[in-house]
Amino acid sequence: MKSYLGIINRYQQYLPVTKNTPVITLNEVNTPLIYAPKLSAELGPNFRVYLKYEGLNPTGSFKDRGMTMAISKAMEKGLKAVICASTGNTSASAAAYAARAGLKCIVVIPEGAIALGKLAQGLIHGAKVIAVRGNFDDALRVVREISQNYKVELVNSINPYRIEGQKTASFEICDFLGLAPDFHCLPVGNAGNITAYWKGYKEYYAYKKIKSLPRMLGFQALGAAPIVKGHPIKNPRTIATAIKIGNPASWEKAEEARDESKGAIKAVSDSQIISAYKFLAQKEGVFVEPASAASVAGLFMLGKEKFFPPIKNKEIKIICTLTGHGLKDPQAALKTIKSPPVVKAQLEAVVKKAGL
Ligand code: AN7
Repeated sequence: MKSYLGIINRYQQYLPVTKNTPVITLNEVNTPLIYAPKLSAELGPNFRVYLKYEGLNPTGSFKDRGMTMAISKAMEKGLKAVICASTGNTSASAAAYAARAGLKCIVVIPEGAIALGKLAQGLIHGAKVIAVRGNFDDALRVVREISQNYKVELVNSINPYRIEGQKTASFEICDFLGLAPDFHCLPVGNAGNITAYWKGYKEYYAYKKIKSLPRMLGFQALGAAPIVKGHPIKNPRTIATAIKIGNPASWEKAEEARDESKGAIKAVSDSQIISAYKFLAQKEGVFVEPASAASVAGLFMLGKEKFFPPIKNKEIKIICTLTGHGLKDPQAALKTIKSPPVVKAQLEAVVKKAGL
């Protein structure tokens, strides 16, 4: 059997790497595209929805796709340190890949605003984690300044190699389906991922690997929806901490993806996010973090709004990217669901509570 060695190895011909690029990999990605029967049924008989479950990456989020590229290129340049601001997943990924490469990693996070699992990851991988009194946008401003003044590589998605790595998600989807989907839903935070997916689809189209392009549907949290509102949000708020971002770095690129693909970027409320979060866990058996559920919350919303035109005898193929694993943020799950009851260690007591 040919072994799977990560995306740089698999998609080398589409990536800016050479024989001299030292490939730093954790055999990331090749994540499953899971058919979602219940979700499809909710939308209607000719819908076929697939979940691109990016939580099944080495560090539990889609960030590993971009990080294998960004860290490999930092090594190629001979740099010794990397830095990022993060709502949690970028820092977890940067810390892991930097550890593997033997690079110093500095992570700047908004104080008290990142999920427990992500904080633990950054720390255990040995990154220098520094919390700032401010939000993600403040943290990003600081690391940008530092990277301009010190010999340290910025590995946020402003780094073009991050986008290059992340575009491979589109390749995987098209390779799996044998064609391009009709619509692609994903959460939007700093807007790197929607930029990357659109770039990937366009490149596969140019290489004649697919005959059509999907319409891109991005979803921001209502309290952190600068692109939807048309202006930066000073104090973004949402339960989906991963996308609590008020001034996305790839704002214009996200608008380009929306406009070129004839798609949309819309906002979903925290309660819509939580209800999609529970639906995925309880009806599809897929546990994601709240931000990831924004893609499905948005799909439900558009379904109800009759956004999708009914096309006779044609299956409408929709992808929802589920960006991060549910275990990243166990506190969000516990806040959503009642704690378990405690009874006597006795058959009758347990049977009664279990409702058997
Ligand atoms: C689970 O880790 O910005 O629109 O610093 O962790 O490409 O930013 C995370 C973003 C969606 C949004 N879902 O993606 C960070 C960070 C999850 C995320 C997004 C993030 P972008």
